Amino acid sequence: MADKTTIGALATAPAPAGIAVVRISGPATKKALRNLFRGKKDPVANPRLLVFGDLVDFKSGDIIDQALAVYMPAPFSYTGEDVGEFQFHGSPLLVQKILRSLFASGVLPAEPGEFTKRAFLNGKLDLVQAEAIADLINASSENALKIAGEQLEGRFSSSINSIGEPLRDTLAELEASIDFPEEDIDEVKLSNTKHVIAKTISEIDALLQSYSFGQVVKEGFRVLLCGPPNAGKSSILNRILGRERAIVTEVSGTTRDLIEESATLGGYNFIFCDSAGIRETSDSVEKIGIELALDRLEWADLVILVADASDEARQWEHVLPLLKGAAKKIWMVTNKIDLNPSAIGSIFCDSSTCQQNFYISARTLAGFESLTQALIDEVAHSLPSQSEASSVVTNERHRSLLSRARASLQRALEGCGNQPLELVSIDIRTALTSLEEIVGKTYTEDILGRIFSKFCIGK
Ligand SMILES: Nc1nc2c(ncn2[C@@H]2O[C@H](COP(=O)(O)OP(=O)(O)OP(=O)(O)O)[C@@H](O)[C@H]2O)c(=O)[nH]1
Ligand SMILES: [Mg+2]
Repeated sequence: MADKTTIGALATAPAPAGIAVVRISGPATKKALRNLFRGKKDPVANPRLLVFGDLVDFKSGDIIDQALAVYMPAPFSYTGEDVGEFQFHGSPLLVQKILRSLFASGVLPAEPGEFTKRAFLNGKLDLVQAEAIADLINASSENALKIAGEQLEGRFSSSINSIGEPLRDTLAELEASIDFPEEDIDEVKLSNTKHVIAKTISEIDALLQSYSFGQVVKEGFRVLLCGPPNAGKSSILNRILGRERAIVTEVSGTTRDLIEESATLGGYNFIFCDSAGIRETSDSVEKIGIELALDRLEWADLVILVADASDEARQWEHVLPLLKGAAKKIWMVTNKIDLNPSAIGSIFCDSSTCQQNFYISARTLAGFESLTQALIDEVAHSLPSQSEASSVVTNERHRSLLSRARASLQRALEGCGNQPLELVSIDIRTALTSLEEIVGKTYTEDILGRIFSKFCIGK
């Protein structure tokens, strides 16, 4: 599996910074270090020691910058190959010069994620761990960090591996009875097989169920602001974001499009979506906006129905029936209580439809704290505890392989006693292959290409 080529890339962000790091990996790393670096000590002769010196141009020998260099021989490196790194002043121009010099010396530019891909191919990490590295880098909340960290440590992989363990034993038993048909499989063995399959299915189901909060952790808890026109939906969005993202006017029907923005509250990721006010209208553009808003009901983890405390026509009452059934969870937020404080407690949505009622003013900010705190609590409670974090599915690839494994096992279960054992064992084997694909025990170039192309260059 070892790659004969030697690759190099900038490992830090391509912007002015205190330092920049260029990383090299492959069999010609030693040569590259000697070609480009002049220090009092030879980094190659002093593995894992940071050595001070000059980076020089491969062709002219001119000094480009002062630098620290380090050599990490195989197999004790990130990629499992010989790895070298230069740390130098983080100027994009210096980066260009050094990379040009490096590539002129015969090192090839690394593809996105190629260092991590090599680490995977050299058995330094499995596929789940490799994906966790990308998640760790892109994590935008404490919880996302925590789950990516657990996955990187290998706990998710061990849960996947241990789910497959009893199946492997069962498969061996089944195959033995296929090979020696005279030792007919007895009823006890068959019911044991069924038991193992059913248990595995329920374990897979538990993982699949974690995917929805896996998404919440990774992308954010989805909140849709909807309600009649002019209730203050856009004003609330702006207040939550702390900036004027959506246009606010006293004209009913101001917002036409969906306005989606991410925000972090209390360390949790949220995606807020403002939408067009819902009402009967002949305006064709507004109509489209209203359809978009209603289409979004299913998308949302929580729908906030915004009512106007000063609205004598009580327009929210016409919106509420549209939300019922389509929304997973509804909260009613009565806004503009500065205009009508007596709305508190008198305007409300009953608990069979809405989980909670809030009274706020987007003008004075009254009630905002308890609304944002409730949003934070809502996410905090929906998330798994520390001990469960190792078995949260956050990745769509993992989810689809798990459901494929589940489908094969379901077929195997239905086949037990009704189908030839050969067919049952094929289904079990297919399920095992799906599980193995998650951690990368079996993989194709195509799968690797898809996973690593999403990485940044230099990772
Ligand atoms: N007094 C008062 N006025 C508010 C409050 N919140 C919003 N408004 C005003 O109400 C009007 C409508 O606010 P928007 O935020 O545009 O309402 P919207 O629900 O997004 O309206 P559409 O986009 O038309 O559906 C604006 O003039 C706001 O300044 C509030 O809490 N108190
Ligand atoms: Mg609006």
